[in-house]
Amino acid sequence: MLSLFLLQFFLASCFAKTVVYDMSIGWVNAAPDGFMRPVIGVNGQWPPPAMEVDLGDTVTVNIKNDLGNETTSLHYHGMIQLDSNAMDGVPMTCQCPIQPGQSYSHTFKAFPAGIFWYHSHDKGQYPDGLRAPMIVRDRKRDQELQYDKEYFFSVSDWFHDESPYILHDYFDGSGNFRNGLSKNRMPAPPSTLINDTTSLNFQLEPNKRYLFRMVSMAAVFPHVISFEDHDMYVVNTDGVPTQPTKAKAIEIHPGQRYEVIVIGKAKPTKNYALVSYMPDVNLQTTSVISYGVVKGSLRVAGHTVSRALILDDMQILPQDQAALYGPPDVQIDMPVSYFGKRHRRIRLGEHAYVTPKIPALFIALSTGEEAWNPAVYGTGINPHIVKQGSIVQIVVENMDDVVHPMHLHGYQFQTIARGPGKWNKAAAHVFPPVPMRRDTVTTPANGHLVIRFRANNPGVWMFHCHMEFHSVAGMMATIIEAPDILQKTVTISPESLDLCKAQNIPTSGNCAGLTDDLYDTSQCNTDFPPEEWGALINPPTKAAVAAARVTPVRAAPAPAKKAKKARPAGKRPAGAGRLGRLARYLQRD
Ligand SMILES: [Cu+2]
Repeated sequence: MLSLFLLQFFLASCFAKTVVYDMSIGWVNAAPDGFMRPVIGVNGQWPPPAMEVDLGDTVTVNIKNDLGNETTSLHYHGMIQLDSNAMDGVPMTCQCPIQPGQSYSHTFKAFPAGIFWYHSHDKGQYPDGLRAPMIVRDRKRDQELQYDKEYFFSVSDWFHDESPYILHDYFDGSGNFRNGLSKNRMPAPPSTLINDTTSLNFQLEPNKRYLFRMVSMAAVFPHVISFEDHDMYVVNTDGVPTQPTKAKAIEIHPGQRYEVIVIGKAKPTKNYALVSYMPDVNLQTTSVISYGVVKGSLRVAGHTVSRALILDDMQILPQDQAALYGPPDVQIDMPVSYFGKRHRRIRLGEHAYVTPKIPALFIALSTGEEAWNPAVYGTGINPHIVKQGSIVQIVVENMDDVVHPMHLHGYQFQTIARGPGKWNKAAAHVFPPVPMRRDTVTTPANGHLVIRFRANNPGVWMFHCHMEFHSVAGMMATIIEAPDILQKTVTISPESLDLCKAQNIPTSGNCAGLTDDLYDTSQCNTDFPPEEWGALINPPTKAAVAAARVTPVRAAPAPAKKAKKARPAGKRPAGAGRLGRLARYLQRD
């Protein structure tokens, strides 16, 4: 499997080009659902641009943080980052965060092919708009699929409050979210979007084949996707080519992607609906599938699907028919448990993930033989160390009524068991001989998930829930593959070291940045900040909060009309901005 993987990788590299994206990340105003709010855009625009590259291309992303008030970084969800772990873009895992005014670049090979997305991986930041689709085209696969035309779209939930304030409400505040919206103890989004707007029109022609690439960039809840009177044939899950699998409806969770073939009706009689429905909050977008048979208005009525019609992703088999990995060399048990104020913090296994004082990759690189001992990383990052070539089995047990989409960086894993209740470890299990494979999969409510992967990509990789507020809550773990190989092959660039030095973040040593006594972990981070403000650098002080309580500042009313207006980077908008949100937050008490 490893050799096949590498072969594909290098074959794909033969005719590759270099693609460069320059991205100034800054605040702009946008009203994708009619509500004007500050959002995080790129080069003065929102939504950020979709990346479109070919398999094997070298992609360079030059990032400049022009936010003024928040740190940032970008992660390329689903990119395997073979031999480029340091480019995975996770702050305090493989690099330091990018402070306002700082620049940093990522360079990596586009692999594998399919639809992906890039997004901030910095403390709950991407729901503020810093996320966009990424398409990696494999011309050979595209020919095999024999489609006539390609469309791609994203679905997302959408909030009217900025993430730092939602996070603060979620973990520390009264627990009453703006407009009283909450569901399953989560902040509930007031809107859902498709391609960052509220409806799309797709032109189809009879009998032609269409490839729809779809990605969920949601922060919290899944969407159910269905085409009225059209079947879908799934041909790719999270960058894994699959055997065509018929579906009436697909449930797509945050971080997941599907590519489906839809065939134009032979005798269309009307316009048809493409519905993206969020059951948890009963919101949907209704887009139009048009054959041009209806003149004038492109309106369609929505349609509904029963849950029974949703395809079980365990039924989708990989095209390469890769056999079950195994038996496992190591099993990592990750029971999910809640604790802390209003039980909002989440452990994934024994510990919850707490942002460390030093990026974990730097610990792995600088602690020699001791890098094999989880103790030097500290319990705060939930470290699990595996050998190269080993088969790793992760068992997630979730005795809670929330479905968690679990994402693993750096690998595509097999899902070998999923079901109600705890996993019976003692039982003799029969696993699927060819399991489904992807990079983001759901753990059922009150149920278990068992995944397996082959450790074939030395690096430091996150495994976490992709409900963004849950990852901030601590529902993350760190998989560290082969520190010995990393120490021989990885050199941290001067740019990366400079990023850290400018912030006085250590670049060697144990979890406290100590280089003499690696087992003195008394100064390592094991607890959450007293107040959660996400990526915001200077949160409102307690004094400011107290002063504002005495004299609440009323926010200017947000313009109702749909508009998009760029403004100078680094400055926050008046009214609908920081003070406005804070004022509204305080007025709720
Ligand atoms: Cu979760």
